[in-house]
Amino acid sequence: MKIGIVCYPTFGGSGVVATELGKALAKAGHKIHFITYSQPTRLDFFNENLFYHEVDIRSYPLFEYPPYELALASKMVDVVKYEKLDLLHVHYAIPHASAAYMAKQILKTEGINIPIVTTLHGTDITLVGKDPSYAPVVTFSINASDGVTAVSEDLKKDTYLHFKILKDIVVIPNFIDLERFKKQKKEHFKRAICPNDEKLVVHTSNFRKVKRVDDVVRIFNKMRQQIPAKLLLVGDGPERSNIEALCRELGTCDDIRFLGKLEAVEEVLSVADLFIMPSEKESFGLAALEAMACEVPVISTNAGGLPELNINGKTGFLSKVGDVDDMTKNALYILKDSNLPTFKHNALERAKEFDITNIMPMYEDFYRDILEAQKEPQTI
Ligand code: GMT
Repeated sequence: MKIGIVCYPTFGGSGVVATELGKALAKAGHKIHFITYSQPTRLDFFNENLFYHEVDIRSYPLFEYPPYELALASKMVDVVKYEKLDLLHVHYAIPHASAAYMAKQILKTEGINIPIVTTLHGTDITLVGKDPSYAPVVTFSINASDGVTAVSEDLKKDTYLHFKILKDIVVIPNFIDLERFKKQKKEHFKRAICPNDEKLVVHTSNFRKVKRVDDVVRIFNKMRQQIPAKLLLVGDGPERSNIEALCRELGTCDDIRFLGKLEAVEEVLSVADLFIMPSEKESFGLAALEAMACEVPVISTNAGGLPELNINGKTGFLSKVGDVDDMTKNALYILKDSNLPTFKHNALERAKEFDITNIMPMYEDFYRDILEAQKEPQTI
């Protein structure tokens, strides 16, 4: 198949999922055309089946806000037409699904039918999408898509709850490349960070409010009053300076390191003992899956789709949002020498269920179903 993939090219989960899916589809022999405003972060290798088309966003003094959606729709029209794509797969509803709708209508006037698949990732529904300033367009463009997928049952439920959706939403969970995300031998790194054999706790996120990184610091602060531990914070974002201030206030700075937007996060995860994800909302929790694939148990909230990934008492624990005491208690339980190996083993076993080699064919089947449904009904 010739598939166009539209996504955010940044470190965010939706961009990572879209890029990894495209890479896997290309390896399986499909021709994959990425259409984004800059090279996706994880599009970092050569494959004869991978193509990249940059969206040109021309500004003009009149535009206070450059019309990205129009530039994107125009680029989609161009790529579909000249590369003869079979299907467009857009990740994240805003504004990709509505730009795809516009491209579809333009192409229709030229006699070209391009089916649109929209994958909902979470914040496009639960945070931004349901805001009245976007909701009508999000509703319309989901309903106008030829196929819609969501990354968890919880997100599917939320989408039906917040919007008037007339379409079937198919759940295709996020996935992991176990070739890349696996425990690597990085003992020298562990010794450098934890010279006295401290337990190593890791959190990765985009440091937005919804991630509650302050809870990570509070949990860690309580933990280190009981056991020697170090915390690595991977990522960056709007809350970073508030978190630094909190570390200073709690006097934990010596035991916490901010690593910034690290690309090789699997190297850090390879030496971690525990991953903390105290998010207010999380449609899936890809960062937790990455940790689990590297044999790291997870302390998380029970928000959104997290219970579909993190199995309470097995791969980690689930707590109510903001229940720092419960998360601390659970963290200390997991980190006991008698418990840690079992949790690590279970985390990896669970991650294997989300192996990309199991999930990618679900998308292939879905594309085929959509293409099949486009064909004119047979007349007898
Ligand atoms: O979590 C974010 O703020 C980024 C966001 C995105 O769209 O890039 O992540 C969402 O999509 C990920 C990939 O499907 C999911 O793993 C995350 O759980 C989801 N984030 C939220 O629902 C808050």
